[in-house]
Amino acid sequence: MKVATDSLADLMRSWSERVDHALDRYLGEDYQAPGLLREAMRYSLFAGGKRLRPLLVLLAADACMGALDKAMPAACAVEMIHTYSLIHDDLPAMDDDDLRRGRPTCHRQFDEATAILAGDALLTQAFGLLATIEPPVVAGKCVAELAHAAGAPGMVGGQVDDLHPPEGEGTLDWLESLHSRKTGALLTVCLRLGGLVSGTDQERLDGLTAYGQRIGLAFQIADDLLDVEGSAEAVGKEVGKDSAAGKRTYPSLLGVDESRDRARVLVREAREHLAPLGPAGHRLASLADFIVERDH
Ligand code: GRG
Repeated sequence: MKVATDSLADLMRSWSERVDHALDRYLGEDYQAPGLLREAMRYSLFAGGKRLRPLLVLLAADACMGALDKAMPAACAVEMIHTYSLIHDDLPAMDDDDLRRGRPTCHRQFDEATAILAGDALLTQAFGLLATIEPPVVAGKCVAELAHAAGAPGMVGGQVDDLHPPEGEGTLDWLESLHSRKTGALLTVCLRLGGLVSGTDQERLDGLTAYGQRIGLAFQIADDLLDVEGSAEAVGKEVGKDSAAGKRTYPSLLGVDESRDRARVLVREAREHLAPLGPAGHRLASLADFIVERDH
């Protein structure tokens, strides 16, 4: 695939712009929706997210010698799912947050009903987009995989267990099972969708899956560490002594140093699982480092 530059950061910027254009087109004038609903969907979709999930789809497609354009519906679908999950997660019934990415949350900017419905419409449209993938047999596979990752077996189930922790809460196994579903399943399926739309083989698909599972957990550890560092900075306390909002986190369970070590091990393992992709996996290898080194 022809790319403007070899630097991952530049590539990510350029590909995120392509994702933005595609999202803009998919939710443009031709998309039939009441004005208020479209406005709320677009408000949250274009609020300055990192576009990590669509980039995973595109990078996986690239690593499997697939075409960027062919992967774009799947890339936009996962960002719609991610955005819906954040809108619903911010609602009073869940985290009750007023701000997201430094701006009022969707239900604060509009109202609660509109935010719920904007999330519903994004979730639904994501599957509508996947249905346009050719050939239909690949579309069907992508729909089934995304439903599994985003639904009760994955993200929604993880969110439920986070809100209502079952027996056994408080162990590392529990925490990793929770995050594998709540955030990891969506990150992993991004890589699988990129592979599937590119018609890749089982060995590469397995490698992408194992890579995704590990970067998913590493992403969560990085998120917990950013949280704990942010709150320590805010109140001038020692890092690792407390967990954000009283929730179980890696630093609260393992301490800061061991959490960092765990993230490093996961990134090393993730990179090893890229072996079936050969040199074509080099950008995904760099992305694994970016995920734990990011500052937001
Ligand atoms: C409501 C069904 C439902 C699920 C919510 C994803 C999720 C489940 C909740 C989000 C809670 C949270 C902050 C989890 C930590 C990891 C995470 C998903 C962070 C946000 O993802 P980024 O950093 O966000 O990719 P941006 O803003 O860059 O898009």
